[in-house]
Amino acid sequence: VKRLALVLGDQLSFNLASLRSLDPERDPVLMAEVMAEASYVPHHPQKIALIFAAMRHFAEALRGRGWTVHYVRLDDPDNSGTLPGELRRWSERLDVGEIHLTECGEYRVERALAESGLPIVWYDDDRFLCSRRDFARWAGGRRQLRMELFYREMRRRTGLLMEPDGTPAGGDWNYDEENRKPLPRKVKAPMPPHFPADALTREVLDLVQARFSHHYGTLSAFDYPVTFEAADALWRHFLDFGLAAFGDYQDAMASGEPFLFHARISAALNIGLLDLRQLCADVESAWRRGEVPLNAAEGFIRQLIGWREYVRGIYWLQMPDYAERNAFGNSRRLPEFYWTGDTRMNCMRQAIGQTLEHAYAHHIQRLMVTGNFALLAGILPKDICDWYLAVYMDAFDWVELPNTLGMVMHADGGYLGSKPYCASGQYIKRMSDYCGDCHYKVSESTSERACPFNALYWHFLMRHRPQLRGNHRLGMVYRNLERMDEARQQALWQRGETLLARLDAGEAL
Ligand code: DLZ
Ligand code: SF4
Repeated sequence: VKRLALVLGDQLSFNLASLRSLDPERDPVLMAEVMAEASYVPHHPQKIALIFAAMRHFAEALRGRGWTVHYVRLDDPDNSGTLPGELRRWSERLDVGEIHLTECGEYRVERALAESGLPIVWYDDDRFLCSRRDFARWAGGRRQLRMELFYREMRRRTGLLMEPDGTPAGGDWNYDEENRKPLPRKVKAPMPPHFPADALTREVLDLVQARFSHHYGTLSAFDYPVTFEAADALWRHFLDFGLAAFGDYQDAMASGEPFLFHARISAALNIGLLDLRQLCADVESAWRRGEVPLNAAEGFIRQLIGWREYVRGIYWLQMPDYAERNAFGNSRRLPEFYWTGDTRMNCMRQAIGQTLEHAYAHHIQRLMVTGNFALLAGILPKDICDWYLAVYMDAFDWVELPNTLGMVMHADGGYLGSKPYCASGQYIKRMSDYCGDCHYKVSESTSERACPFNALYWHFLMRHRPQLRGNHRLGMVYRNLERMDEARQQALWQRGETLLARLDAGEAL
Protein backbone atom coordinates (compact mmCIF):
# COMPACT_ATOMS: atom_id res chain seq x y z
CA VAL A 1 0.00 0.00 0.00
CA LYS A 2 0.99 3.59 -0.52
CA ARG A 3 1.97 5.24 2.76
CA LEU A 4 1.96 8.91 3.75
CA ALA A 5 3.34 10.59 6.88
CA LEU A 6 1.48 13.58 8.28
CA VAL A 7 3.81 15.82 10.28
CA LEU A 8 2.13 18.46 12.45
CA GLY A 9 3.42 21.89 13.37
CA ASP A 10 4.76 20.72 16.74
CA GLN A 11 6.32 17.53 15.38
CA LEU A 12 9.38 19.02 13.72
CA SER A 13 11.89 16.34 14.71
CA PHE A 14 13.87 14.08 12.36
CA ASN A 15 13.62 11.24 14.86
CA LEU A 16 9.83 11.45 15.07
CA ALA A 17 8.48 7.92 15.59
CA SER A 18 6.36 7.95 12.43
CA LEU A 19 9.24 9.14 10.25
CA ARG A 20 11.65 6.58 11.69
CA SER A 21 9.50 3.77 10.41
CA LEU A 22 9.05 5.10 6.88
CA ASP A 23 11.31 5.19 3.87
CA PRO A 24 12.28 8.58 2.41
CA GLU A 25 12.75 6.96 -0.99
CA ARG A 26 9.16 5.70 -1.17
CA ASP A 27 6.95 7.42 1.37
CA PRO A 28 5.98 11.08 1.03
CA VAL A 29 5.40 13.52 3.89
CA LEU A 30 2.51 15.95 4.18
CA MET A 31 2.68 19.20 6.14
CA ALA A 32 -0.07 21.81 6.10
CA GLU A 33 -0.53 25.35 7.33
CA VAL A 34 -4.26 25.57 8.03
CA MET A 35 -6.55 28.38 9.10
CA ALA A 36 -8.38 26.26 11.67
CA GLU A 37 -5.19 25.73 13.69
CA ALA A 38 -4.04 29.31 13.28
CA SER A 39 -7.30 30.73 14.59
CA TYR A 40 -8.93 28.39 17.14
CA VAL A 41 -7.68 30.87 19.72
CA PRO A 42 -6.30 34.30 18.75
CA HIS A 43 -2.66 33.15 18.83
CA HIS A 44 0.00 35.80 19.28
CA PRO A 45 1.28 36.62 15.76
CA GLN A 46 4.81 35.58 16.84
CA LYS A 47 3.51 32.13 17.77
CA ILE A 48 1.98 31.66 14.32
CA ALA A 49 5.13 33.02 12.71
CA LEU A 50 7.31 30.62 14.70
CA ILE A 51 5.25 27.58 13.77
CA PHE A 52 4.92 28.40 10.08
CA ALA A 53 8.57 29.45 9.72
CA ALA A 54 9.81 26.38 11.56
CA MET A 55 7.49 24.15 9.49
CA ARG A 56 8.81 25.61 6.23
CA HIS A 57 12.43 25.22 7.33
CA PHE A 58 11.76 21.68 8.50
CA ALA A 59 10.18 20.79 5.15
CA GLU A 60 13.33 22.08 3.43
CA ALA A 61 15.53 20.08 5.80
CA LEU A 62 13.51 16.91 5.13
CA ARG A 63 13.89 17.47 1.38
CA GLY A 64 17.60 17.85 1.96
CA ARG A 65 17.55 14.40 3.53
CA GLY A 66 15.85 12.89 0.53
CA TRP A 67 12.19 13.01 1.53
CA THR A 68 9.42 14.07 -0.82
CA VAL A 69 7.44 16.69 1.08
CA HIS A 70 4.02 17.95 0.04
CA TYR A 71 3.79 21.29 1.76
CA VAL A 72 0.53 23.25 1.81
CA ARG A 73 0.88 26.96 2.44
CA LEU A 74 -1.86 28.89 4.22
CA ASP A 75 -2.66 30.92 1.11
CA ASP A 76 -2.72 27.96 -1.28
CA PRO A 77 -6.08 28.35 -3.11
CA ASP A 78 -6.86 24.62 -2.72
CA ASN A 79 -6.20 24.64 1.04
CA SER A 80 -9.32 23.27 2.76
CA GLY A 81 -8.39 25.05 5.99
CA THR A 82 -8.35 22.09 8.39
CA LEU A 83 -5.95 19.26 9.16
CA PRO A 84 -8.48 16.45 8.50
CA GLY A 85 -9.50 18.28 5.32
CA GLU A 86 -5.93 18.43 4.02
CA LEU A 87 -5.25 14.86 5.03
CA ARG A 88 -8.32 13.67 3.11
CA ARG A 89 -7.51 15.77 0.06
CA TRP A 90 -3.93 14.47 -0.17
CA SER A 91 -4.89 10.89 0.63
CA GLU A 92 -7.19 10.90 -2.36
CA ARG A 93 -4.79 12.78 -4.56
CA LEU A 94 -1.88 10.42 -3.83
CA ASP A 95 -4.08 7.34 -3.51
CA VAL A 96 -2.79 6.60 -0.05
CA GLY A 97 -3.67 3.40 1.83
CA GLU A 98 -2.01 4.14 5.18
CA ILE A 99 -1.38 7.39 7.01
CA HIS A 100 1.42 7.28 9.56
CA LEU A 101 1.01 9.71 12.40
CA THR A 102 2.68 10.30 15.76
CA GLU A 103 0.15 10.94 18.51
CA CYS A 104 -0.81 14.60 18.72
CA GLY A 105 -0.07 17.21 21.35
CA GLU A 106 -3.68 18.33 21.62
CA TYR A 107 -6.69 16.21 22.42
CA ARG A 108 -8.83 18.29 20.06
CA VAL A 109 -6.53 17.63 17.08
CA GLU A 110 -6.08 13.95 17.85
CA ARG A 111 -9.85 13.45 18.14
CA ALA A 112 -10.54 15.23 14.88
CA LEU A 113 -7.96 13.14 13.03
CA ALA A 114 -8.93 9.87 14.69
CA GLU A 115 -12.58 10.49 13.83
CA SER A 116 -11.83 11.43 10.23
CA GLY A 117 -12.40 7.85 9.12
CA LEU A 118 -9.00 7.87 7.39
CA PRO A 119 -6.71 4.83 7.78
CA ILE A 120 -4.27 6.11 10.39
CA VAL A 121 -1.41 4.08 11.89
CA TRP A 122 -0.54 5.70 15.24
CA TYR A 123 2.82 5.95 17.01
CA ASP A 124 3.66 6.91 20.59
CA ASP A 125 5.42 10.26 20.78
CA ASP A 126 8.67 8.96 22.25
CA ARG A 127 10.25 12.40 22.26
CA PHE A 128 8.77 12.36 25.76
CA LEU A 129 10.31 10.11 28.41
CA CYS A 130 7.10 8.84 29.93
CA SER A 131 4.48 7.36 27.60
CA ARG A 132 0.80 7.98 28.19
CA ARG A 133 0.45 4.32 29.16
CA ASP A 134 3.33 4.43 31.66
CA PHE A 135 1.92 7.51 33.27
CA ALA A 136 -1.53 5.98 33.59
CA ARG A 137 0.07 2.99 35.26
CA TRP A 138 1.98 5.23 37.69
CA ALA A 139 -1.04 7.39 38.50
CA GLY A 140 -3.31 4.39 38.93
CA GLY A 141 -6.55 5.23 40.68
CA ARG A 142 -5.02 7.90 42.91
CA ARG A 143 -7.31 10.78 43.76
CA GLN A 144 -4.41 13.21 44.07
CA LEU A 145 -1.03 13.09 42.38
CA ARG A 146 2.20 14.71 43.48
CA MET A 147 4.86 15.90 41.09
CA GLU A 148 7.65 15.23 43.57
CA LEU A 149 6.95 11.49 43.68
CA PHE A 150 6.70 11.25 39.91
CA TYR A 151 9.92 13.24 39.58
CA ARG A 152 11.84 10.84 41.84
CA GLU A 153 10.61 7.96 39.69
CA MET A 154 11.90 9.73 36.61
CA ARG A 155 15.26 10.47 38.22
CA ARG A 156 15.64 6.80 39.07
CA ARG A 157 14.49 5.70 35.68
CA THR A 158 16.81 8.02 33.73
CA GLY A 159 19.71 7.94 36.19
CA LEU A 160 19.99 11.72 35.82
CA LEU A 161 21.80 13.36 38.77
CA MET A 162 21.97 10.02 40.54
CA GLU A 163 24.87 8.48 42.43
CA PRO A 164 25.91 4.91 41.64
CA ASP A 165 24.35 3.72 44.92
CA GLY A 166 20.92 4.94 43.82
CA THR A 167 20.82 8.07 45.96
CA PRO A 168 20.23 11.53 44.51
CA ALA A 169 23.28 13.70 43.75
CA GLY A 170 24.15 15.87 46.72
CA GLY A 171 21.88 13.88 49.01
CA ASP A 172 18.60 15.67 48.29
CA TRP A 173 16.10 15.18 45.49
CA ASN A 174 15.04 18.78 45.26
CA TYR A 175 16.87 22.07 45.89
CA ASP A 176 13.88 24.33 45.34
CA GLU A 177 14.57 26.21 48.54
CA GLU A 178 17.83 27.43 47.01
CA ASN A 179 15.99 28.69 43.93
CA ARG A 180 14.19 31.64 45.46
CA LYS A 181 16.60 34.55 45.59
CA PRO A 182 15.48 37.99 44.43
CA LEU A 183 17.79 39.64 41.91
CA PRO A 184 20.41 41.87 43.57
CA ARG A 185 20.71 45.28 41.91
CA LYS A 186 24.26 44.63 40.70
CA VAL A 187 23.49 41.31 39.01
CA LYS A 188 22.74 41.76 35.32
CA ALA A 189 21.10 39.23 33.04
CA PRO A 190 23.11 38.13 29.97
CA MET A 191 22.39 39.81 26.64
CA PRO A 192 20.05 37.56 24.66
CA PRO A 193 21.32 36.17 21.34
CA HIS A 194 19.62 37.38 18.16
CA PHE A 195 18.10 35.41 15.31
CA PRO A 196 17.69 37.58 12.23
CA ALA A 197 15.02 36.38 9.81
CA ASP A 198 16.18 34.76 6.55
CA ALA A 199 14.18 34.97 3.30
CA LEU A 200 11.93 32.02 4.16
CA THR A 201 11.09 33.50 7.56
CA ARG A 202 10.53 36.95 6.06
CA GLU A 203 7.91 35.48 3.73
CA VAL A 204 6.15 34.02 6.75
CA LEU A 205 6.35 37.32 8.63
CA ASP A 206 4.69 39.07 5.66
CA LEU A 207 1.96 36.44 5.54
CA VAL A 208 1.29 36.68 9.27
CA GLN A 209 1.30 40.47 9.10
CA ALA A 210 -1.26 40.38 6.30
CA ARG A 211 -3.55 37.78 7.85
CA PHE A 212 -3.21 37.99 11.66
CA SER A 213 -2.28 41.54 12.57
CA HIS A 214 -5.66 41.88 14.33
CA HIS A 215 -4.47 39.32 16.93
CA TYR A 216 -3.07 40.55 20.22
CA GLY A 217 0.72 41.05 20.28
CA THR A 218 3.48 42.67 18.23
CA LEU A 219 4.93 40.74 15.33
CA SER A 220 7.81 43.08 14.56
CA ALA A 221 9.81 42.02 17.63
CA PHE A 222 10.00 38.40 16.39
CA ASP A 223 13.50 37.17 17.22
CA TYR A 224 13.40 33.44 17.84
CA PRO A 225 15.12 30.37 16.36
CA VAL A 226 13.19 28.53 13.64
CA THR A 227 15.80 25.88 12.73
CA PHE A 228 17.69 23.16 14.60
CA GLU A 229 20.94 25.06 14.24
CA ALA A 230 19.51 28.28 15.62
CA ALA A 231 17.69 26.50 18.44
CA ASP A 232 20.97 24.83 19.33
CA ALA A 233 22.67 28.23 19.40
CA LEU A 234 20.02 29.50 21.83
CA TRP A 235 20.64 26.44 23.97
CA ARG A 236 24.45 26.84 23.94
CA HIS A 237 24.03 30.47 24.92
CA PHE A 238 22.02 29.37 27.94
CA LEU A 239 24.59 26.73 28.92
CA ASP A 240 27.39 29.29 28.70
CA PHE A 241 25.72 32.35 30.20
CA GLY A 242 22.45 31.46 31.90
CA LEU A 243 22.48 28.09 33.61
CA ALA A 244 24.91 28.80 36.44
CA ALA A 245 22.70 31.59 37.81
CA PHE A 246 19.40 30.04 36.70
CA GLY A 247 18.99 28.15 39.96
CA ASP A 248 19.46 31.09 42.31
CA TYR A 249 17.26 33.53 40.38
CA GLN A 250 14.69 31.16 38.93
CA ASP A 251 11.88 32.91 40.82
CA ALA A 252 13.16 36.49 40.57
CA MET A 253 11.44 39.23 38.56
CA ALA A 254 12.91 42.56 37.47
CA SER A 255 11.59 45.54 35.52
CA GLY A 256 12.80 45.70 31.95
CA GLU A 257 14.33 42.21 32.21
CA PRO A 258 11.97 39.91 30.36
CA PHE A 259 14.33 36.94 30.18
CA LEU A 260 16.73 37.08 33.18
CA PHE A 261 18.57 33.74 33.37
CA HIS A 262 15.82 31.71 31.74
CA ALA A 263 16.69 29.52 28.76
CA ARG A 264 13.61 30.52 26.68
CA ILE A 265 13.86 27.17 24.94
CA SER A 266 10.31 26.02 25.74
CA ALA A 267 8.83 26.99 22.37
CA ALA A 268 11.69 25.38 20.42
CA LEU A 269 11.47 22.26 22.56
CA ASN A 270 7.70 22.01 22.29
CA ILE A 271 7.72 22.11 18.50
CA GLY A 272 10.52 19.56 18.27
CA LEU A 273 13.62 21.60 17.43
CA LEU A 274 15.41 20.51 20.58
CA ASP A 275 15.79 17.07 22.04
CA LEU A 276 14.85 16.58 25.69
CA ARG A 277 17.39 13.82 26.37
CA GLN A 278 20.21 15.88 24.91
CA LEU A 279 19.26 18.92 26.99
CA CYS A 280 19.27 16.87 30.19
CA ALA A 281 22.59 15.25 29.31
CA ASP A 282 24.17 18.65 28.59
CA VAL A 283 22.99 20.07 31.91
CA GLU A 284 24.15 17.06 33.86
CA SER A 285 27.59 17.14 32.29
CA ALA A 286 27.95 20.88 32.93
CA TRP A 287 27.35 20.08 36.60
CA ARG A 288 29.69 17.08 36.63
CA ARG A 289 32.41 19.25 35.10
CA GLY A 290 31.88 21.70 37.95
CA GLU A 291 30.70 24.53 35.69
CA VAL A 292 27.32 25.04 37.34
CA PRO A 293 26.03 24.48 40.87
CA LEU A 294 23.76 21.59 41.71
CA ASN A 295 20.75 23.79 42.52
CA ALA A 296 20.88 25.10 38.93
CA ALA A 297 21.26 21.69 37.28
CA GLU A 298 18.65 20.05 39.48
CA GLY A 299 16.18 22.93 39.13
CA PHE A 300 16.45 22.80 35.36
CA ILE A 301 16.23 19.02 35.04
CA ARG A 302 13.24 19.00 37.41
CA GLN A 303 11.35 21.28 35.01
CA LEU A 304 12.07 18.95 32.09
CA ILE A 305 11.73 15.42 33.41
CA GLY A 306 9.51 16.34 36.36
CA TRP A 307 6.97 19.06 35.69
CA ARG A 308 6.86 18.86 31.92
CA GLU A 309 6.33 15.11 31.75
CA TYR A 310 3.99 15.21 34.75
CA VAL A 311 1.60 17.74 33.26
CA ARG A 312 1.56 15.89 29.96
CA GLY A 313 0.70 12.66 31.75
CA ILE A 314 -2.14 14.34 33.62
CA TYR A 315 -3.46 15.90 30.45
CA TRP A 316 -3.83 12.61 28.61
CA LEU A 317 -5.11 10.79 31.65
CA GLN A 318 -7.81 13.37 32.41
CA MET A 319 -8.95 14.72 29.05
CA PRO A 320 -11.54 15.66 27.94
CA ASP A 321 -13.16 16.21 31.35
CA TYR A 322 -10.16 18.08 32.71
CA ALA A 323 -10.82 21.14 30.52
CA GLU A 324 -14.28 21.55 32.09
CA ARG A 325 -13.18 21.57 35.72
CA ASN A 326 -13.96 24.63 37.82
CA ALA A 327 -13.59 23.59 41.46
CA PHE A 328 -14.14 27.09 42.85
CA GLY A 329 -17.19 27.69 40.67
CA ASN A 330 -15.67 30.85 39.15
CA SER A 331 -17.70 32.87 36.68
CA ARG A 332 -15.93 36.23 36.30
CA ARG A 333 -14.85 36.98 32.73
CA LEU A 334 -11.22 37.79 31.94
CA PRO A 335 -10.64 41.56 32.33
CA GLU A 336 -9.92 43.41 29.12
CA PHE A 337 -6.54 44.62 30.41
CA TYR A 338 -5.09 41.13 29.96
CA TRP A 339 -5.23 41.88 26.25
CA THR A 340 -3.90 45.43 26.43
CA GLY A 341 -1.65 45.72 29.47
CA ASP A 342 -3.62 48.83 30.33
CA THR A 343 -3.58 48.65 34.16
CA ARG A 344 -2.00 50.65 36.95
CA MET A 345 -0.76 47.51 38.71
CA ASN A 346 2.90 47.69 37.70
CA CYS A 347 3.60 43.97 38.08
CA MET A 348 0.70 43.13 35.78
CA ARG A 349 1.64 45.86 33.31
CA GLN A 350 5.21 44.54 33.13
CA ALA A 351 4.21 40.90 32.73
CA ILE A 352 1.47 41.60 30.19
CA GLY A 353 3.57 44.21 28.38
CA GLN A 354 6.46 41.85 27.77
CA THR A 355 3.99 39.17 26.71
CA LEU A 356 2.69 41.50 24.01
CA GLU A 357 6.24 42.28 22.98
CA HIS A 358 7.86 38.82 23.09
CA ALA A 359 5.06 36.23 23.40
CA TYR A 360 7.03 35.24 26.48
CA ALA A 361 6.97 35.62 30.24
CA HIS A 362 8.86 33.38 32.64
CA HIS A 363 7.21 30.95 34.96
CA ILE A 364 7.03 33.10 38.08
CA GLN A 365 5.44 35.94 36.14
CA ARG A 366 2.89 33.50 34.73
CA LEU A 367 2.26 31.77 38.05
CA MET A 368 2.56 34.53 40.63
CA VAL A 369 1.52 37.66 38.73
CA THR A 370 -0.98 37.13 35.89
CA GLY A 371 -1.95 33.70 37.19
CA ASN A 372 -2.19 34.70 40.84
CA PHE A 373 -4.38 37.66 39.92
CA ALA A 374 -6.76 35.41 37.95
CA LEU A 375 -6.91 32.97 40.87
CA LEU A 376 -7.60 35.68 43.45
CA ALA A 377 -10.12 37.46 41.23
CA GLY A 378 -12.03 34.24 40.53
CA ILE A 379 -11.71 34.30 36.74
CA LEU A 380 -13.51 31.66 34.71
CA PRO A 381 -10.89 28.91 34.12
CA LYS A 382 -11.78 28.60 30.44
CA ASP A 383 -11.13 32.32 29.87
CA ILE A 384 -7.74 32.39 31.53
CA CYS A 385 -6.69 29.10 29.93
CA ASP A 386 -7.57 30.41 26.48
CA TRP A 387 -5.56 33.53 27.21
CA TYR A 388 -2.42 31.57 28.10
CA LEU A 389 -2.92 29.31 25.10
CA ALA A 390 -3.14 32.32 22.81
CA VAL A 391 -0.44 34.64 24.06
CA TYR A 392 2.59 32.44 24.74
CA MET A 393 4.76 31.17 21.95
CA ASP A 394 5.35 27.87 23.74
CA ALA A 395 1.69 27.19 24.57
CA PHE A 396 0.16 23.94 23.37
CA ASP A 397 -2.90 22.53 25.07
CA TRP A 398 -1.12 19.53 26.67
CA VAL A 399 1.22 21.79 28.60
CA GLU A 400 -0.81 24.96 28.95
CA LEU A 401 -4.04 23.44 30.25
CA PRO A 402 -2.73 21.51 33.29
CA ASN A 403 -0.39 24.37 34.15
CA THR A 404 -3.14 26.97 34.02
CA LEU A 405 -6.24 25.10 35.07
CA GLY A 406 -4.48 22.87 37.61
CA MET A 407 -1.45 24.68 38.91
CA VAL A 408 -2.48 28.33 38.58
CA MET A 409 -6.25 28.12 39.12
CA HIS A 410 -6.47 25.03 41.36
CA ALA A 411 -9.64 24.38 39.35
CA ASP A 412 -9.04 20.61 39.43
CA GLY A 413 -9.62 20.67 43.19
CA GLY A 414 -6.01 19.83 44.02
CA TYR A 415 -5.46 16.83 41.74
CA LEU A 416 -2.25 18.21 40.22
CA GLY A 417 -0.90 20.32 43.08
CA SER A 418 -1.45 20.24 46.80
CA LYS A 419 -2.33 23.89 47.37
CA PRO A 420 -3.34 26.95 45.39
CA TYR A 421 -0.41 29.30 44.68
CA CYS A 422 -2.26 32.29 46.10
CA ALA A 423 -0.12 35.16 47.34
CA SER A 424 -0.50 38.76 48.43
CA GLY A 425 1.51 41.72 47.16
CA GLN A 426 4.16 40.87 49.75
CA TYR A 427 5.37 37.95 47.64
CA ILE A 428 5.67 40.13 44.53
CA LYS A 429 7.45 42.80 46.55
CA ARG A 430 9.97 40.27 47.88
CA MET A 431 10.70 38.72 44.49
CA SER A 432 10.76 41.83 42.27
CA ASP A 433 11.44 45.54 42.01
CA TYR A 434 7.95 46.19 40.61
CA CYS A 435 6.29 47.68 43.68
CA GLY A 436 8.56 50.72 43.97
CA ASP A 437 7.22 52.11 40.67
CA CYS A 438 3.61 51.20 41.21
CA HIS A 439 0.56 53.45 41.51
CA TYR A 440 -0.52 51.21 44.39
CA LYS A 441 1.05 50.87 47.83
CA VAL A 442 2.12 47.33 48.58
CA SER A 443 2.29 48.02 52.31
CA GLU A 444 -1.42 48.89 52.43
CA SER A 445 -4.42 46.59 52.13
CA THR A 446 -7.66 48.47 52.62
CA SER A 447 -7.02 52.09 51.55
CA GLU A 448 -7.99 53.44 48.13
CA ARG A 449 -4.39 53.18 46.90
CA ALA A 450 -3.73 49.81 48.56
CA CYS A 451 -2.21 47.04 46.42
CA PRO A 452 -5.17 45.07 44.97
CA PHE A 453 -3.37 41.76 45.51
CA ASN A 454 -3.53 42.23 49.29
CA ALA A 455 -7.28 42.47 49.85
CA LEU A 456 -8.01 40.07 47.00
CA TYR A 457 -5.75 37.52 48.66
CA TRP A 458 -7.70 37.63 51.91
CA HIS A 459 -10.99 37.79 50.06
CA PHE A 460 -10.03 34.61 48.20
CA LEU A 461 -9.16 32.84 51.44
CA MET A 462 -12.36 34.01 53.13
CA ARG A 463 -14.69 33.12 50.30
CA HIS A 464 -13.20 29.63 49.87
CA ARG A 465 -12.75 28.89 53.55
CA PRO A 466 -15.01 25.81 53.46
CA GLN A 467 -12.87 24.17 50.75
CA LEU A 468 -9.45 25.32 51.88
CA ARG A 469 -9.51 25.53 55.68
CA GLY A 470 -8.65 21.84 56.02
CA ASN A 471 -5.63 22.06 53.68
CA HIS A 472 -2.69 21.65 56.02
CA ARG A 473 -0.42 23.69 53.77
CA LEU A 474 -2.71 26.67 54.37
CA GLY A 475 -3.09 26.06 58.10
CA MET A 476 -0.80 28.89 59.15
CA VAL A 477 -2.41 31.33 56.73
CA TYR A 478 -5.87 30.60 58.13
CA ARG A 479 -4.59 30.91 61.67
CA ASN A 480 -3.31 34.39 60.77
CA LEU A 481 -6.68 35.26 59.32
CA GLU A 482 -8.49 34.03 62.38
CA ARG A 483 -6.24 36.05 64.67
CA MET A 484 -7.23 39.29 62.91
CA ASP A 485 -9.88 41.31 64.68
CA GLU A 486 -13.35 41.35 63.21
CA ALA A 487 -13.13 44.95 61.98
CA ARG A 488 -9.95 44.20 60.02
CA GLN A 489 -11.51 41.14 58.42
CA GLN A 490 -14.56 43.21 57.50
CA ALA A 491 -12.42 45.94 55.96
CA LEU A 492 -10.45 43.44 53.86
CA TRP A 493 -13.65 41.79 52.69
CA GLN A 494 -15.14 45.16 51.77
CA ARG A 495 -12.06 46.28 49.86
CA GLY A 496 -12.06 42.93 48.01
CA GLU A 497 -15.73 43.39 47.13
CA THR A 498 -15.04 46.89 45.83
CA LEU A 499 -12.18 45.70 43.63
CA LEU A 500 -14.19 42.80 42.21
CA ALA A 501 -17.15 45.13 41.54
CA ARG A 502 -14.81 47.39 39.58
CA LEU A 503 -13.65 44.46 37.50
CA ASP A 504 -17.26 43.50 36.86
CA ALA A 505 -17.96 47.07 35.75
CA GLY A 506 -15.16 46.76 33.20
CA GLU A 507 -12.74 49.06 35.04
CA ALA A 508 -9.05 48.36 34.61
CA LEU A 509 -7.71 48.64 38.21
C1 DLZ B 1 -0.62 26.04 16.81
C2 DLZ B 1 -0.59 25.64 15.37
C3 DLZ B 1 -0.74 26.62 14.38
C4 DLZ B 1 -0.84 28.07 14.69
N1 DLZ B 1 -0.78 26.28 13.09
C5 DLZ B 1 -0.63 24.98 12.73
C6 DLZ B 1 -0.70 24.59 11.38
O1 DLZ B 1 -0.96 25.40 10.49
N2 DLZ B 1 -0.49 23.30 11.07
C7 DLZ B 1 -0.26 22.38 12.01
O2 DLZ B 1 -0.03 21.21 11.67
N3 DLZ B 1 -0.24 22.70 13.31
C8 DLZ B 1 -0.41 23.97 13.69
N4 DLZ B 1 -0.40 24.32 15.01
C9 DLZ B 1 -0.27 23.26 16.03
C10 DLZ B 1 -1.61 22.57 16.22
O3 DLZ B 1 -2.62 23.52 16.46
C11 DLZ B 1 -1.61 21.65 17.42
O4 DLZ B 1 -1.36 22.44 18.57
C12 DLZ B 1 -0.55 20.61 17.42
O5 DLZ B 1 -0.52 19.93 16.20
C13 DLZ B 1 -0.74 19.60 18.57
O6 DLZ B 1 -1.80 18.74 18.34
FE1 SF4 C 1 1.85 44.63 41.92
FE2 SF4 C 1 0.79 45.45 44.23
FE3 SF4 C 1 3.39 45.65 43.84
FE4 SF4 C 1 1.72 47.22 42.48
S1 SF4 C 1 2.05 47.22 44.67
S2 SF4 C 1 3.50 46.13 41.66
S3 SF4 C 1 0.00 45.86 42.17
S4 SF4 C 1 2.21 43.77 43.94
